[in-house]
Amino acid sequence: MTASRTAIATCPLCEATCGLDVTIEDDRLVTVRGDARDPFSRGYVCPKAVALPELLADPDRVRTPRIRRGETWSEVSWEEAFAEVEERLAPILERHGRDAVAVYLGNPSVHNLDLQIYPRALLRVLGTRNVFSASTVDQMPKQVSAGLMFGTSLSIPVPDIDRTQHLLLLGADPVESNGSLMTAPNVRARLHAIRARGGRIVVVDPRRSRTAALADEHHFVRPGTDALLLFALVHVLASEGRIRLGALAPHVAGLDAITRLAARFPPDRVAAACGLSADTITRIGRDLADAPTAAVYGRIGTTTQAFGTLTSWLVDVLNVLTGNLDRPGGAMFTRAAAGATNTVGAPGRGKGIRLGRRTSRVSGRPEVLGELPVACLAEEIETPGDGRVRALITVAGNPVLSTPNGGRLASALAGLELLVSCDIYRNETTRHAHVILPGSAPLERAHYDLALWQLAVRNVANYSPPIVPRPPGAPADWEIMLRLAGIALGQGAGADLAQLDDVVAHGQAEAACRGLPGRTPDEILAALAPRRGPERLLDLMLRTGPYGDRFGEVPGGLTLAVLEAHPHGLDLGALTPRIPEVLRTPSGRIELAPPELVADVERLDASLAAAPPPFLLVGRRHLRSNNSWMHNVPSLVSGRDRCTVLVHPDDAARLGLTDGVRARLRSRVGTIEVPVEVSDAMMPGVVSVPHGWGHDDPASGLGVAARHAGASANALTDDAVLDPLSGTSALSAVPVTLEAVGA
Ligand SMILES: Nc1nc2c(c(=O)[nH]1)N[C@H]1C(S)=C(S)[C@@H](COP(=O)(O)OP(=O)(O)OC[C@H]3O[C@@H](n4cnc5c(=O)[nH]c(N)nc54)[C@H](O)[C@@H]3O)O[C@H]1N2
Ligand SMILES: Nc1nc2c(c(=O)[nH]1)N[C@H]1C(S)=C(S)[C@@H](COP(=O)(O)OP(=O)(O)OC[C@H]3O[C@@H](n4cnc5c(=O)[nH]c(N)nc54)[C@H](O)[C@@H]3O)O[C@H]1N2
Ligand code: SF4
Ligand SMILES: [Mo]
Repeated sequence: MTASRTAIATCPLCEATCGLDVTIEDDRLVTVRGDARDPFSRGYVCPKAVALPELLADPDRVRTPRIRRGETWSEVSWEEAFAEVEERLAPILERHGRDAVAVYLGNPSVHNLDLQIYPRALLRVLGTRNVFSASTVDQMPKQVSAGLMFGTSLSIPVPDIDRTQHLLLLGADPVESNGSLMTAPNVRARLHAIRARGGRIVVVDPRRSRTAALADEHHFVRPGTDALLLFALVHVLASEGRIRLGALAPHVAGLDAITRLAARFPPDRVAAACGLSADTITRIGRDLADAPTAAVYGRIGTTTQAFGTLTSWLVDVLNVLTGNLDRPGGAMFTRAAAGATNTVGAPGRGKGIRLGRRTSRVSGRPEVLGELPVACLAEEIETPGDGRVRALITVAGNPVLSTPNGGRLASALAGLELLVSCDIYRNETTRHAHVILPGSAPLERAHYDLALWQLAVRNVANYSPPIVPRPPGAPADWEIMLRLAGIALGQGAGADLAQLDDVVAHGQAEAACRGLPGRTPDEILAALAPRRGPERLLDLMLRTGPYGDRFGEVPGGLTLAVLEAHPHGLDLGALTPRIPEVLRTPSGRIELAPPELVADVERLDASLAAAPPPFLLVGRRHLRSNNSWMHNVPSLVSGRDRCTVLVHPDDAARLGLTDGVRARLRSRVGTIEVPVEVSDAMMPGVVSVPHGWGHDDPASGLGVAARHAGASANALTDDAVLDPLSGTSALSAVPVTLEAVGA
């Protein structure tokens, strides 16, 4: 007889955090629907969540640890796997020191409660400077600009999408991506609602995306020129007397400096470079200023470019100058229930962020928020000398397909003395591993979105326990991290995990006590018993957070037990103004003109003199794909080939390209061949290839993906081109040439 049950969970696949209503038979996930009672997502789900049963049942998924000797893989027990890691890692640490071991944290670690907390413990004991993550191929520029302007790296204003009357959106396609740095399930419906209430959506993108197609206006922009465009918009506001700080006025520093800088970028000076007329730029600026409420929002197209930090900064400068920062309908700060550094410490003032505390060994790139640019990883492995990276631990990441010049990185990985990969697939990266430690799969672990609910368009909190069991004997992800920490500490693979976990918890309790006068860590830990692992720490964060019970001080306040009693999640209300309390800058002000950013404006100005290359490459996303890793799920890759190059009809005609013909794209670093899709959705001179494809490595264990291999856009992206302030790769606006294969 089959035992059937239902459960409520949160989707861990993208940033929308949709509620799931699932059925399970004999511990097997069989169906996934939207949770109609989730107050945030209200029943919405996308095809990726519906495909979770297929993903969990995927015969290619790695469920037991693997060890590779030469080209031979064997399945081993967890004990053997950790023993292997110890045997190989300990001598490297001993002989070559801490920096010889690098760590790369990938995107799914952000959607994983264990991996939001415990890698920190591993990094602390490892003490390596060679920390890398997907952040430097993603949102790091926004974290830097937010940190400099508002004082913490996750104090990122989110568009108040449900109340705004005017949304100016650059370099984002939330209809496909479901939004990013803007946690908002069913963005599409929320966008339609803006128009339904008489509001306006303006999209700036070198491609007429699906988001652009539902907007009131779409403007092509030449990739990589958004900062020029945004400066020109500031110019319009300043020169036409349209700056309105409103209630922000007493809290703003640097207004003169920013208007002086903008004076250098009148619309007619930047128009040709941006590909918008000066009149259009002026009108966009006036419409923004005249709107009753407005929010400016920029995403991946604005961050993964050579001026990513300047662009991210200017987005919020415009929100401030139009008086829309921190007011309903504008761009607002979430007040997260747990984990937000802008809810701890003294309100209104802080230490701010520090950058460039050290530099990378080979090319001297500055550290940013505790990590180094991932574009430097290959050279750190390849280049002999003191501090050379000889071992790498990847955690839920596939940098071979996700980071620039992926081919070079693949060769570098092949030369490592040790690669340990915590991953659920043997793919283009983990095929180089000596040991694969298959962490939990989605829904096999407890879930709470520590990071993403700091960026939500409403204040929400939602906890779900594991829905399906892990394979027998498999440790949780947090236990895997502590095992590795134990090995790095020299305590070996058999270290006492409970004790290590107590050390972590004690440290957190100590920090929490700074905000709980008169309480001791031991007292706090006693109150958290018998919880352990991430649940203990989550409970601690919730209880000391802005809605928390403060261990009895606030009767009825939030605890993990309260969330457990509300499986569909808690809606803690619409966003409310937080200035000046949210600020953690040393001045206690919103810094409109941080010196680090001002200093980079010369480089932007100089870019106006550069001649544009023949073609610029940009990326795109598709609703049924998730970066590089859901391509082994048949229902998500069925249908038309999605790894194509989009080319404008005029460009196609000139080059003799027609639909379906294979084109060869060439950049400074590599060459790929993909089928052509002629499309007037492209700006002339710009071509688009999605990233995350290129599953043709015969040593990967991806049967389905190999039949839909495509080619990797990151074989073209250049590891030498970075936004200097954030160390983030310019994955957009990559100069390429294009020709028909056989031409
Ligand atoms: N050209 C170009 N490149 C890009 C981008 C772009 O727009 N254009 N986007 C960038 C962005 S925004 C990002 S975030 C990065 C992503 O970069 P990465 O994080 O390096 O890559 P992903 O494709 O997300 O790979 C996720 C990996 O985690 C594994 N995985 C999935 N779920 C789990 C899990 O539950 N547990 C464990 N242990 N492993 C799991 C998968 O098998 C896969 O190996 O790519 C970046 N690269
Ligand atoms: N279905 C699906 N959802 C996802 C993901 C996925 O892979 N698939 N990935 C998740 C991740 S990790 C992230 S970070 C988010 C990203 O979420 P989004 O930022 O919404 O990502 P994209 O859909 O790639 O949209 C980026 C847009 O920027 C445009 N663009 C490129 N270069 C420029 C430029 O220089 N200037 C301007 N103005 N526009 C430019 C592109 O044409 C594209 O339309 O999505 C998340 N959600
Ligand atoms: S939109 Fe994102 S969070 Fe929602 S169901 Fe789809 S993948 Fe999951
Ligand atoms: Mo991302």
